Amino acid sequence: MISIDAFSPILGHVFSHPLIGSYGLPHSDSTFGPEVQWLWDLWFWVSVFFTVLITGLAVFFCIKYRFRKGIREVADPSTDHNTALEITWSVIPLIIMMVMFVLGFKDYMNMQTPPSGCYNIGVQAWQWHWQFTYPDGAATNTLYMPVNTPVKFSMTSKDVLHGFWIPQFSVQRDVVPGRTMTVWVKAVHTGHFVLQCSEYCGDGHSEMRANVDVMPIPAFKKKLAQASDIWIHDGKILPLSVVGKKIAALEGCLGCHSVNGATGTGPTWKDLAGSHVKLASGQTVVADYAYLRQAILYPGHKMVAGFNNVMPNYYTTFGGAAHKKHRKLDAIIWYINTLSSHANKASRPPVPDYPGKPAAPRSASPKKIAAAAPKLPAAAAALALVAEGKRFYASMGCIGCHTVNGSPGVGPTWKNLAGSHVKLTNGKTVVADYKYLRFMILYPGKKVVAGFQPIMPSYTDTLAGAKNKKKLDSLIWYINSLSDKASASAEPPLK
Ligand code: HEC
Ligand code: HEC
Ligand SMILES: [Cu+2]
Repeated sequence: MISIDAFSPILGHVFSHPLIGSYGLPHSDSTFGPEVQWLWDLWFWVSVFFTVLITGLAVFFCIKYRFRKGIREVADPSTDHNTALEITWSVIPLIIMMVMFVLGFKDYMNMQTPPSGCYNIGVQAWQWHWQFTYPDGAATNTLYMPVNTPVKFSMTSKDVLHGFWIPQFSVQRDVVPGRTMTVWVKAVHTGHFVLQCSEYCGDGHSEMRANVDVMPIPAFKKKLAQASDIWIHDGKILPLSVVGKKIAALEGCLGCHSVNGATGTGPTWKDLAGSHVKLASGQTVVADYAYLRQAILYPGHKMVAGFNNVMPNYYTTFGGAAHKKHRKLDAIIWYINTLSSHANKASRPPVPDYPGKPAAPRSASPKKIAAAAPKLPAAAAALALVAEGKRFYASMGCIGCHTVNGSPGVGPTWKNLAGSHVKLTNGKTVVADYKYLRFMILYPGKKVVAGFQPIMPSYTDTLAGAKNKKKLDSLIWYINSLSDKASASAEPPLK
């Protein structure tokens, strides 16, 4: 029996002939090139063959059996059935389809299944931006790849469906929110290529491109070493505002926020810090440090008048307890301050722009940093509560029944719970605001979420009463931090 693998190089060779080869496909610079190309060509010529055959026959019969005076003016009664003919024209296409299926499926599985020893790159897609992360922690907007090395991509989307597509590598895979999609590719030439989102994902879809740089391995390693430390350049600690500018590019903020006064999908950052901002609620607030922090950590909480609630959630980038993340947030707020002529003491982060002393921010002990930290503004206090709530979530055992990533559990997931609409077993739909969340935690079984059993244990002795309020609130802060729908009414009040 002739295997497909023995077969494809022969056909590949035939189809690579310049008179026949690859209509409409770009030249391919990955190892998938040949297999994709000869398949494409095979189906192209199968289609040409049948198009010519069928239209040719149709035209031929039109002429041959056209109406002529005196010759068979009345049509013969048509035969209603010809078994041999019908079997033939069913079985032949079936065989062709099966061949198409087997060959296509084989290549599909090949792209789906990374060989062992792949280099791993994480891909995050969101409106309208790509970010790549490498095993050593570096993150970039340009996709850097080592040449002649199989690279496995683990891809997630923060919002809607996107598509990871590098036409010149003959590779495409959808990036589906809520799932980790994988694909791999081995580039065979160094050079510059383009990655493009292949799923229509909103206003900025056509801008959702990234450069792809395939490099020799030593150059690749050097590039990563540079990219992995955003805080330092040539051995010197960078001012936070400079780091902030890098982060703004890296995180895609600049796709929606201009720095020159132009209105984009989001408000411009020019002259924002320290200015008066009109909110959709009709209030006017001052864009001080606490406001800017909150605008970044909890987009949609306080909507700026005239804009839509489309800013992605950056909580995982800037929020949480990690010191480095706080530092990143401060860096970006420093950058926003440098863009404003209204910037003042209240709008600047409480840490100096120039670190001054050579102690690298990463090497200082967390205790020292905490001791040196100025009084936390409101948003930072909320952050501390979120971190506390996360600890209670584990230590009190909520973790056993409630997932935080959207996957099903014994109880409803906490992902996107705060601020959402919840259907109860009594047929009512309620909004998961602060009052509701409190009630559900303090009185399990009184109201029951549709589709679940009333088996949640009672936590009255550990969570009820004034002395436990902070504990309960921190859990609710944590639930809030997990939701894209969270709004002020879902948050515990901060006094
Ligand atoms: C998809 C577009 C988009 C992206 C990406 C985006 N934002 Fe926004 N941003 C908005 C919109 C729209 C608003 C106004 C509505 C609101 O307040 O949520 C906004 C509001 C803000 C505000 C308040 C502005 C004001 O005038 O009061 C700040 C600060 C901010 N964003 C910072 C950031 C930072 C930092 C990043 C990147 C880490 C970022 N944004 C990424 C769309 C975006
Ligand atoms: C033994 C499993 C179990 C444990 C442990 C548990 N829960 Fe639940 N929880 C459930 C179930 C089942 C539901 C849905 C049925 C209901 O509403 O009573 C639920 C519902 C909820 C809801 C409402 C969810 C919604 O979608 O509206 C909240 C909030 C909640 N739990 C918080 C907590 C907190 C906080 C803890 C830890 C202190 C906790 N749960 C521990 C099983 C559990
Ligand atoms: Cu997209």
